[in-house]
Amino acid sequence: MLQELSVTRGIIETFSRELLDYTQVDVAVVGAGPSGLVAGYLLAKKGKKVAIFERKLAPGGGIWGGGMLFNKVVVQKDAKHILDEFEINYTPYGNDYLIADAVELASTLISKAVKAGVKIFNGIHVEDVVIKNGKVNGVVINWTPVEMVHLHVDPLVVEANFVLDGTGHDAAVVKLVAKRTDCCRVKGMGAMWVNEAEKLVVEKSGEIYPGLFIMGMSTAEVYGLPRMGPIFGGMFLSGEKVAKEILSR
Ligand code: 48H
Repeated sequence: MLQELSVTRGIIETFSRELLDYTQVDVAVVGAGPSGLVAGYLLAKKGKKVAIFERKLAPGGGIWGGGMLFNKVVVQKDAKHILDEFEINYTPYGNDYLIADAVELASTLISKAVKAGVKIFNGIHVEDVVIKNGKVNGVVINWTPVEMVHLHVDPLVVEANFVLDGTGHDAAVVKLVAKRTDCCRVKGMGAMWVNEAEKLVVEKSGEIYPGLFIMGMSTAEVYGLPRMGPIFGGMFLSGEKVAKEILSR
């Protein structure tokens, strides 16, 4: 016979065990948007212990709504290998573009990241960082609802060798480091210029402070790069670049 208590205990026991296990990770990714999911997937695939902390209930970041809620996403051909790696369908458009379905893209990135070994903690917000001896050593977390209603509740800590800021327009982790150190002034992204934006966002993604890497729109926000709108190749490629840099250490 099904028991209420078993349902409750099953949830509490399993989640608590996992959270405890993930209090120490190789890589803590903040934000489950396209850059965070690609980076997390590639790192987990190579055996790294990766946790992604996502403040919202649904991972996927800005993918779901495509452009102006037309739920299609454009990917330039340079990033075709990422769509192929994740087995995501697309329709070629002109010579340079591939069009993917936003819902398939978001759900598949999430699913493949999880199956590769990434642990996604949703509803958890990164509110601070650990800095020791001039290096970011972890993230300070709390439940999103605690932050939303401004409850006076102290956070907990996850220790990480590397922290990745994949928080998109928020550039949330970099802003925290900027507040605490002389590093990392956030300039705010520039006006739309797709070609430049897609090139520069990949070029500039990488380590910005010892232990802290930026990628995706966080990079554009930090360096004042132009924005690109609903084209996602640069998000994938910047996540890939950061994952490769970390793996090379
Ligand atoms: C936990 C947090 C916190 C926090 C935020 O915005 P995203 O999709 O991020 P990217 O950079 O991978 O992709 C950007 C893309 O979606 C986009 O907006 C583009 C291409 N815009 C172009 C343009 O011209 O505007 O996802 C970031 C995620 C979100 O899910 C947030 O909820 C989450 O990070 N997040 N999670 N703790 N402090 N802050």
